[in-house]
This record gives sequence, structure tokens and C-alpha cells, in this order.
Amino acid sequence: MEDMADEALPAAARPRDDRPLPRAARWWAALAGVLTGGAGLGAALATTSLLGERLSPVNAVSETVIEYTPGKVAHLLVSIVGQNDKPLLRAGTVIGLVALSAVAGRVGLRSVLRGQAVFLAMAVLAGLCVLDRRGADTASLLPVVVGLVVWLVALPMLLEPLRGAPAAQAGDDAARRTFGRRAVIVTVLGAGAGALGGVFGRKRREVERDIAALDLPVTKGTVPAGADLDLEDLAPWRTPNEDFYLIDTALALPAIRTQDWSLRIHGMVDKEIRLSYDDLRARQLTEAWVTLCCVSNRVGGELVGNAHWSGVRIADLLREAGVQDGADAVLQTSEDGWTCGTPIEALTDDRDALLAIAMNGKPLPVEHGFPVRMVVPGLYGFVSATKWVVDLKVTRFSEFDAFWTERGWAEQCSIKTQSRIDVPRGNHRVDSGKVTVAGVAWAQHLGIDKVEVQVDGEAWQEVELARVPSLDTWVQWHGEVDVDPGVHRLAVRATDKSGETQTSVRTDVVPDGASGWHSIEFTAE
Ligand SMILES: Nc1nc2c(c(=O)[nH]1)N[C@H]1C(S)=C(S)[C@@H](COP(=O)(O)O)O[C@H]1N2
Ligand SMILES: [Mo]
Repeated sequence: MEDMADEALPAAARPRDDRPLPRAARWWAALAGVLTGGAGLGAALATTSLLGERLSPVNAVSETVIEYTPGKVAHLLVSIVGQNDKPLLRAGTVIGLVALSAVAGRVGLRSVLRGQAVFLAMAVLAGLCVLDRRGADTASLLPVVVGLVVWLVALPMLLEPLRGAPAAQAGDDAARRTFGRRAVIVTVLGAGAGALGGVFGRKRREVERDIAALDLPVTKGTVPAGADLDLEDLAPWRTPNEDFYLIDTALALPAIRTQDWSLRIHGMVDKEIRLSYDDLRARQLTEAWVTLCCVSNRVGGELVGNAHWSGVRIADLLREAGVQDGADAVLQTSEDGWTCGTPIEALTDDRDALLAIAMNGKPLPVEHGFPVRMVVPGLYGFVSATKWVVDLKVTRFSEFDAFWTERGWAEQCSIKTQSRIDVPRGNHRVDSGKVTVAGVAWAQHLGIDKVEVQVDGEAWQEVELARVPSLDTWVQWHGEVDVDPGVHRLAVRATDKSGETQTSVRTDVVPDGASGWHSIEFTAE
């Protein structure tokens, strides 16, 4: 009110506002804003943990940024920053918060109400992002509200000593001491709240404890004799869970307790089905070796892994639900709101498309989709492998655009036949003469027929394939090439069991996966 009154006065009657503020005062005010911003953030984080919400407001804003960033831009950015995309995004959001808080402080030096208005605007923005996330309800707004209250209270507290006398101006020791004292209080309370949230935020730990206590009727699977050549530098045939590549858009992983999980199968079905975790576990379990692969895997890349999966065949569930004529897709939704669409065909034919509950004999790790995810042999992850899956809608492709399809990736596509050189590593030195070469090749659900290597553009020579139990996994290959001292280029190409040989034409990963031959350089001496 006081500020409004100030505005209403003729210019001559506003001695304080007309005097240019000392530079130092502006910096102190910006600091007051930043401390206020931090304290509100601490309070919001604590509230997030206490409520057991998946997303803090910072993560909700970051996830919304991902959601609304055009596919091309996202792809470009991720290709620049790689696996650091999420920490960088989160850092960016926090930097934005700090910058706006500083602005609020500076604006607040002249008019506290306006400074508070900046914080209000920030809270509204954060609130909209929170509400935009899947599963958000009114309670999800509480962290933002608590943060806002802290902002609105702390800002005038910190600005008051700065505003009184032309702030922190040399000489006004009492004001400076008051500011210092209040700054410490606000900071300690904010940081304390944040730390407390860390202590009491038990959701993820509860889930980890559930996982440790789970006793599933599953096996780890034995690596079939002859499948693993066990060569140094060659990717092991079974990828251990902790080495398995990770791809998802979740800024904070869903922490779902088994008793809170359920799956709804609905849409173009005769009978809707709802399954609990115990329902699923009590059913006949199927186990299969399946190699999963990401559409964003570049030629020679590492976004591919092979595991022994245990789960329930989706075909059986869909048969029970009764798929109606005309349906051609199953739209999957995860707890965090990510979606993908899979052809009904791939889920109902004889392949082992699974609602998986275990990976290499252990309950799914949280980051790989606990408690339940999809695994479909032959299809890239972005069109089939929904982690934290909670909803299956039988429908038509013409009725929806899934997450990545909206962003310029294909609507439907199967995995492109690929091969990779693991031995020797690129740019390594080896002894000249006979050199061991080895790697992996995959054409899930088609199978690999042969692999060939080529040195320095000369004739292709076939190499040996290890044994595999089915068409759905990668296969290790190995051979020997004879080289003179010097630098050499080694290339590899695979032919799948449909008779198709990998094309040399290199394409980008967008829209439906990279093609082209992997090649490396090595030095023989
Ligand atoms: N909920 C959810 N599931 C998801 C994704 C995602 O972003 N969110 N990414 C998909 C993609 S693109 C791939 S390649 C696989 C990766 O599975 P992984 O992280 O277990 O290796 O998960 C799929 N399932
Ligand atoms: Mo992917």
C-alpha cells in the first residue's frame, strides 16, 4: 500500500525514489532476491519430498521444457551435450530461477510489491508446468505454493533494511547488520528445509527396499554355450543391468511401489482389463533373451544391450481383452506421461512381446522401468519399450501421435540391421601380421545370416558367428585379418536372414534409425 501511495504522489514529493540509488544498494538488493529465491526453493523441495511427489517444481519446469522443445532442436542439443542433457537442463532451470530472483530483488528495492509480483509470476509459471505433468492434482501444487509463501515473506524482510536509509550506503551500520542477520536466517532456514526434505524424502528408498525384498519366480537365464566369445574389449553377450544403456525423458524417475501399480488395458477391446502387480506375478511367466536397441544409436554406438527378460506375454492379455476389428495399434502410457505406439501385429504374433518384471533374473531396476515395462523383440525402444508402463490403449495409429512421432520421428519402424566393431578399438595400436577382429551384429526378429569385414577397401571376407538361441538377440562375430605395418581402415557389414545386406549409405538417426557401415582406423606396428 505504501508503495502505491508513493506512485500516486507528484514527482517532487518522492524524494527517495528520485534520488539515483547507489550501485552497491542494487547489488545488495539482487543478493536479497537470490537468497529469497533459494529459501523458497528449499521449502518447495522439502514439500515435494514430504508429499512423495515425483517431480520438484524445478524438475517439473525442466520436464515441461523437454516436452515443448521441438524435436529438431532437442535432437541438435542432445547431440551436442550428449548424456549430460538432463543435469544441464536442470542447471539451466536453476540458473533461470537465480536470475529472475535477482531481478525480483532489484525491482523490489524501489517497490516491494513489484518484486513480489516477479516471484508470483515465477510461481505461476512453475505451477502451470507442474499441472501440465501427467497425474498432477491440486496437491501437486503445494510445493509451489509453499515456495511462493516463503518468497513473499522473505523478500520484504531482506529488503526492508536496504530500503530504509539509502541502503547499505557507507555509514549505515545498523541497517547493514540487520540485513546480514536476516540474510543468515533466511539462508539457514531455506537450506535446512532443503536438507530436511532430503532426509524425509523416502519414496525412492522405500521402492529400493521393496525391490531388495521381492522374491520373483524368475531365473537369470544361462548364457547359451558358444554365445559369448569372452574376448577382451568385446561387449559381453549378456549386458549386466548396471551397464545397460539408459534412455528416457523423465527428469526424476517414477518411484512406484508395487502395491500402487496397476495396468489398465482398454480402448477397442471387448472387455477392459485391470491388473495389479500381484495379478501379473501370479500369471504364467515367459522368459526370453532380447536385445534392446535405441533408434538414436549412431553407427558404431553403444545404445544397444542384451538381457534375459521375464514377464507376461502381451499376446495372452490382449486375447483375453478381445481386440476389436479395425484396431492396429497399442498406445502405451507410462507413469511419467511418456507415450509410444506399437503395431498390434508385433504384440500378438508368435514373438515374445512381454510385460517384463525382471531383467537378468532381478526385479527391474527403477531406471529400467520398475515395476513393469514393455519389451518387444524387433522394434526400437521408442516405439515399444515403455518403462513404468501403466496404460495400454488398443486403438488405431490414425488416432494419436506418440511422444517421439510428434517430434519428427517415425510412427512405426523396425530395427535396422547393424554391425559394430569392438576389437580392435578405434585408433588402437596392434602388432602387424594376423590381427583379431571382433564385434557384434543385430537384426532382431530377423536374425543375422553373415558378417563380413573389409580392410582398406579391399575384398570383403566373411567372419565367424558365435551361436545364439533365437533371432531376437545380437550375435558376436570374430575373425582374423592380415595387415602390414601402417594405418589401416577396417569396415564391417552384416546380412540378415531376409537376405538383405546393410547399405553403405549413411543416414541420420532421425526419423527411423541410422544406416551405414561401421568402420575404424587402427595402427599396426
Ligand atoms: N517411460 C518411458 N519409457 C521409455 C522411454 C522414455 O523416455 N520414457 N524411452 C524409450 C526408449 S527411446 C528406449 S531406447 C528404451 C530404453 O530402455 P532402457 O533405458 O531400459 O535401456 O526405453 C523406452 N521406454
Ligand atoms: Mo530410444
